[in-house]
Amino acid sequence: REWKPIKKYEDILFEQYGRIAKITINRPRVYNAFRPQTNKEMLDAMAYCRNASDIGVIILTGAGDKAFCSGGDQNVKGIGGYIDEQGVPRLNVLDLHKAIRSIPKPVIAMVNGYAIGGGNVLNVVCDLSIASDNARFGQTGPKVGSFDAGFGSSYLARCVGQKKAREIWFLCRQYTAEEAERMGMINKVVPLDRLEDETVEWCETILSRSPMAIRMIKRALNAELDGQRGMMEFAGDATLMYYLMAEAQEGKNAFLEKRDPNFEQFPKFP
Ligand code: 2NE
Repeated sequence: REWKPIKKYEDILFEQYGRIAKITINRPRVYNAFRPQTNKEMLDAMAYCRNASDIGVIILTGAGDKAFCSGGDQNVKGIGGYIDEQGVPRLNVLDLHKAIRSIPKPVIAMVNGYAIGGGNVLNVVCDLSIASDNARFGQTGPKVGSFDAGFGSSYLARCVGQKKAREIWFLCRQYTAEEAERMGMINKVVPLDRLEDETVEWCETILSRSPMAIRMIKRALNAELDGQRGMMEFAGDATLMYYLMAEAQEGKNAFLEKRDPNFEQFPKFP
């Protein structure tokens, strides 16, 4: 399978195969821990994916066979956040969480090893997760001086239940891929040498489905947890669909033609 580079970055690889985009955190020396620059690049790649009409699904993964992502890079953790190249403390991985929730296309975590700390939060925030059998999952925040009280807690609890979410965060243990699958933290486990094939097969199945139906289902499943912001994104897509209707065109045309609109001509549904 030939992945074509889309754009060159420092910390990530960004490639495309057919209508699938792949974002790979490429910092294997630190088990694909992210620094502010890494998140900035992933956000840029996500913005590209959102606008690209030839991309329908996005894979998020890590380089090598040891780690998907080990969370925030502890080497650059300073006072107030992870220190960027200008010396500013940041927690911009939260912007990436929002981008993954908000992009109207499925994002699949292809978990090729450790998904620890903020790395597991990334796994959790993705729409679907497929893991290799060597993957290990867990939170470490209360052990290393951090926590994620956002999607890393609330959405994790929606996935695995309140008791299990509290166990994961309070004890900071590691879980095998089989355990993660059993508790609903991931969708499927496969041998490492099958990981990409399996993930691409899932992507291709999704790509054969109706993009608008997938988009609305993602929005609806998000809205349940995301409150007013989730409703706003769902409502935005309802408006998009309304704008596709002749009824909405009639309103605009009547305004431009300085006449009263004739909405009577359109069918009414029970
Ligand atoms: C991932 C894990 C369990 C792997 O353990 P092991 O024993 O297989 O490998 P090792 O030797 O610990 O790690 C390999 C190399 O990667 C570096 C290590 O320092 C080591 O480098 P050398 O000593 O060989 O030079 N490395 C691994 N994780 C790193 C990290 N996060 N930052 C910088 N370097 C890292 C084990 O390595 C582990 O437990 N890693 C730490 C996981 C962790 O605590 N992450 C931060 C959680 S907080 C967070 O991510 C966060 C949040 O909670 C909320 C918001 C935003 C972020």
